[in-house]
Amino acid sequence: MSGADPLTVRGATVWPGCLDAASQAALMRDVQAIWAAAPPRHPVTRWGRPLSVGMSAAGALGWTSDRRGYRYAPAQDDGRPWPPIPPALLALWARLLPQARPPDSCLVNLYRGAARMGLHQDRDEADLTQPVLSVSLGDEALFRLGGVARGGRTESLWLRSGDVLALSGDARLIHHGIDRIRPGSSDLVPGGGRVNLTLRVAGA
Ligand code: MD3
Ligand code: FE
Repeated sequence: MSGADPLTVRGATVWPGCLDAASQAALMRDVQAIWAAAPPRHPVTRWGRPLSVGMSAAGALGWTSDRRGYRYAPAQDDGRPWPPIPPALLALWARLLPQARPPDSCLVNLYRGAARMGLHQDRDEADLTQPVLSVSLGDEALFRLGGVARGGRTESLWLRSGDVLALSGDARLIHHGIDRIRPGSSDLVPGGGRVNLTLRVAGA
């Protein structure tokens, strides 16, 4: 591990360059093992529209969406369990968030080309007092943060490969999204793009 001191944006804590190049490469191999067991797919929304982000998951619960809505599921669509959360990610969570319960869910998001994620809140988890930890790998992404209430001013920052972000306390319910990535800004992800790993305590 390496990197600069953490900075705070709208209550979110960002550790720029938290993971060095070797740790990023090792995590990327962990992601490929997750994809081998749970290939990325583009879940559809309630309205039947596929998300532009490719999604997979690890852990006891994986976030998913279909015409019934959003939820955490204990298995993939084909019934297979989600693969385990990589030990390096569990260790990172324990180091940065020692007070929190261990995570039971790791969402693996893949952004390629024009993939984006609109402003939203994360509130499908059972215990919203538990923090969320996000690790960025690969291409740079323009991340937007708003407030807890809908509407109002937002602030943007570029997230780069190896950056780590924690959302705790009041910041846990802020609106956030990814406006766009900078394709080709990194060659870490085979085939190109950006991977975001989001660790959460999803279950009760
Ligand atoms: C701020 N993912 O999967 S991670 C998501 O880069 C999601 O894939 C984005 O938002 C991504 O739900 C952003 C950073 C993040 C994660 C959870 C948050 C920011 C957050 C929860 C509350 C506030
Ligand atoms: Fe989110």
